[in-house]
Amino acid sequence: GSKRIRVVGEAPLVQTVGHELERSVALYGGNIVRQPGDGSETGSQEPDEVTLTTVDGGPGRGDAVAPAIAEAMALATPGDPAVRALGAEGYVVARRDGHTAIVAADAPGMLYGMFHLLRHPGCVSGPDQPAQRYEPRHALRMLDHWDNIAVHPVMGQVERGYSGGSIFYADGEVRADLSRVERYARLLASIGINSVAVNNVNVHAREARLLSDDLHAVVRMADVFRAWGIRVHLAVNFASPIILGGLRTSDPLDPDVGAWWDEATARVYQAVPDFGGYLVKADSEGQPGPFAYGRDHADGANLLARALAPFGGVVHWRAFVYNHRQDWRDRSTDRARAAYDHFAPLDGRFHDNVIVQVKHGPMDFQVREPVSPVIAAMPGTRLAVELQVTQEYTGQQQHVCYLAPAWSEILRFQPWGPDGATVSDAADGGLAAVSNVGDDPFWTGHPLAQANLYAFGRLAWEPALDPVKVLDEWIGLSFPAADDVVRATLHDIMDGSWRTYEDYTAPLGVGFMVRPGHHYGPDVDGYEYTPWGTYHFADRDGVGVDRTRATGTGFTGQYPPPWRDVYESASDCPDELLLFFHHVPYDHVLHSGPTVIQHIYDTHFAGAEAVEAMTAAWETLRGRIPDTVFERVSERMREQLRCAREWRDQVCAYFYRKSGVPDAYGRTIF
Ligand code: GCW
Repeated sequence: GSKRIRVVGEAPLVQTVGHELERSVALYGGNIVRQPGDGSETGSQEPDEVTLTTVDGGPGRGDAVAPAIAEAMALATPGDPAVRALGAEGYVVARRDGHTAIVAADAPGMLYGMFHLLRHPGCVSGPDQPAQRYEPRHALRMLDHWDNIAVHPVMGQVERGYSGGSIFYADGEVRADLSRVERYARLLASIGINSVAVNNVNVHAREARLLSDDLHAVVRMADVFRAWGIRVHLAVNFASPIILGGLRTSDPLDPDVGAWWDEATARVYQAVPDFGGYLVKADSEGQPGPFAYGRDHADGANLLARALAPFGGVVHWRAFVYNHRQDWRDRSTDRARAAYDHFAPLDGRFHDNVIVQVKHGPMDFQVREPVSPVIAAMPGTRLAVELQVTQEYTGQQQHVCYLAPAWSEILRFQPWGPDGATVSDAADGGLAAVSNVGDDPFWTGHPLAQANLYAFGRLAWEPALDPVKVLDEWIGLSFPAADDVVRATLHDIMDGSWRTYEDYTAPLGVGFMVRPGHHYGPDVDGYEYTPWGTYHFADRDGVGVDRTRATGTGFTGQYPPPWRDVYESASDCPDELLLFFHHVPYDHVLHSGPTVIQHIYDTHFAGAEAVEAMTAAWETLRGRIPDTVFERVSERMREQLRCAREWRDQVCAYFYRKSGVPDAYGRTIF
């Protein structure tokens, strides 16, 4: 409804809040009063219905303070020293006598408070609400773009990007027109993202130059993001001193190398004073790193940390380091072990402004993996957990796969057992995720993949949120005209889509049965004999990877109790991870009842059927949601259905042939 809204303050982010509210008012009616710090104001003298202010900005009106404001102020500035003060991004919402107050500790909190209003219109029109504090659970909520400036001959412009080209770069340069980036920044701010890395972690020669002669481009991107409370970070090449500086080495202990990074970093901060920091993939999949000089990853990370420290910047140093030249016959090497083996011994050696960024699982963003043991192994190090919003291994934005239920499981997982902290607690360096956005008109290729981006932001802010409720929020915001039927149908299609995807693809945690290279579609043995360390070891007797201490790679020993013992035992191991930890015969009986081979048949038939049902459900929405969205989703669902059947047939046929065990229900196996 139309409201009279008072915005108090004049910081740049408060200007953003004012403009944003003016935009909503233009659409929905209402009236904005802007009140700068000098007490002057514009607009009429009618009573306000909503006030947005900061603790320092005060109530905003000279006369009597509305009770809602007084209540919110009191909660925002607890007199009791035992109560933690509200952080700069936090805000308090209170509603009393038809007046809503949002009081933030500082301007960023006012920005997030404003988006809270837009997300929950009820708090400006509903019943009174006692004052409540809202604060992000993670201080760093980051999206990593795997965007290249130059179009890569194999990967295209965005590595593992399924939404067209980059929103940042075109024709070998940063785009002249950044208006889409501006809209992206607004979108990210609305879900609480406050950091963005604007280039791929595989830093090729062209992109390395963002740090040197292309700094002016970083300045332009940072200007756009700053208006929305977002800091820009750069992925840098560890060999930059050689590539850009003409030095003969990038040895982290060489004084000239240190001096080079100091100077390069000082230049960055001169141009972008609020620059976030560096993101580094080193000694991984061909990227240069400290190993070339006999140094370790603490030496490498600390080199950059020293250069950034005077300016308050951080290094995100990725733990995704493994030998990608393996031999499947060598059963002593295990890619799952690699991150822990490299990083756990370095705990305590990283500088304070280093954040070791750990992929959520020990392998590589498969549809099902255990939580990475690194997360429990480095209590003396700031850790960020990395998720993948781009659907590299989960249907590449051709398939509906709402990932928030998976992330929620990961973030709530308790690596030290039921009385211990969660993964989210252990991630004291925040959460990072690989973005799924490109220059596609729907931003994410598949319109329903936008829900993943939305959910990542919301869970990074509050990991305890229920992913189904988060989806419900997204539905309401994305389809404002949705009635109960549309809402229920979207839930039917999306709520369980991650498990459906798991059902028709690689079973029981085994992973990687995808086509090599692009990773789309089934190929059970596609990676079986390659050097990448991604094996399932299926033979005529059984399938799965023996990662036990007793007879396998010993990976289970990287977990603290109780998980080291739960995973070690084939009878205690949760079904969904059985083949990740154990090589078992096809007639091994699962907790859920069937044998492994029968489970493979059952889930693959059920998964493909679920996609048939999903497609039919979508069809009932024709005419109920915008045509362009409807058509794009329909087209992708046809492909999902084709692909799910292909997965079902390839996986069932493969295991039928290997095992010789027929399907108990006699279904046709192609
Ligand atoms: O999942 C793999 C991808 C690579 C990616 C790598 C990484 C950016 O297949 O494309 O490289 O992970 O996370 O570094």
